[in-house]
Amino acid sequence: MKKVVTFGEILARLTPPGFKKISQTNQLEIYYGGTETNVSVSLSILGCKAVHVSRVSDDFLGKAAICNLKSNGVDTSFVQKGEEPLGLYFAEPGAVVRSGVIAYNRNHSAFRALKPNSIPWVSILKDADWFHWTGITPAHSENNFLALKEGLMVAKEMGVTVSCDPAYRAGLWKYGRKAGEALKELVALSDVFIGGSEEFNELLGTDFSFSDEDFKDGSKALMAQFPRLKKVYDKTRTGKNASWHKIEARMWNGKDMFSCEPIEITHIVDRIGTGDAFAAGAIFGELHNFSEEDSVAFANAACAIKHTIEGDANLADFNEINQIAEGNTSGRLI
Ligand code: KDG
Repeated sequence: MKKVVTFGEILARLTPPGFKKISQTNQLEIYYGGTETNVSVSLSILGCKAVHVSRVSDDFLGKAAICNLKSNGVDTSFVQKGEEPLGLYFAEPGAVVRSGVIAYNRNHSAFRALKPNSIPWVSILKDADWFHWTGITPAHSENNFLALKEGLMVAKEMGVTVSCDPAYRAGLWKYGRKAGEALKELVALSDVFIGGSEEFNELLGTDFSFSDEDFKDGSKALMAQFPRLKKVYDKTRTGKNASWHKIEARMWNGKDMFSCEPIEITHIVDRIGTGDAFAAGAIFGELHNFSEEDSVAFANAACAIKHTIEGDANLADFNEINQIAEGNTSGRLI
């Protein structure tokens, strides 16, 4: 069983039922998310040993969040507890034309207060096959940036493969470090890049578009600047410049570009966490030595199926994803 370690905030999401606006309802449903948490849950359901490192409130909310992860098979032994509150967010999921509305309440969360030197990275990573991080974590606070960097340095010493989703969110970087500079330090410690033109542009100071040509040029420029990178996956075709109904992906392996047939979604239930579902699918493909074509198709199918599942994490198992991927893959994957 492959062991994957993730590090990031666990957030509780409060969301109205259906596609209601908060102003229309007196009911809120609770889901647990956070971008790296979602990757961890999905990989656990796919059959990996998923260890999520985080810090939650030492109260009934923190307990409920841990229970939720445990019920999905995630190892929470390295989730710390603190007196600060659990990070929350309110989301009104949008159907198609309306993308939805999100308000965060995480500025003073237990995760932001996590101290560097408080995580036993050596014991966590000693038998790990993979470490995944996203650009959300270093965006929160100097403490979170430093704690992540420590983990990446230990992963480097131990030869653990690292993937990154730089997930550039301009509005998050408020504590002083410049996003581009901070992300550069961390991407330099990574092997697989999961991101697209927005991330290329932030890291390289360029103006790449979503076209295939720009994806190839952007990937080449990234690999030239960050020689440790071996693969670049692009999930941004699910982003704002793409059709929300047509889920497409591509990957660059340093020589060639691989893409797959788009998957059409007729009814979108929840778009939150679709990128994380993609990342988990790509990591799973890489860990199980899928061919390039199969890995892109599997990640794309994982992303597509998440659009049909309520909540932040992709709860679909291997067979469900594979059934969708099959039309696009070379056959039996594992
Ligand atoms: O990718 C989905 C996540 O963004 C969501 O689960 C929580 O907004 C979130 C975050 O910043 O982690």
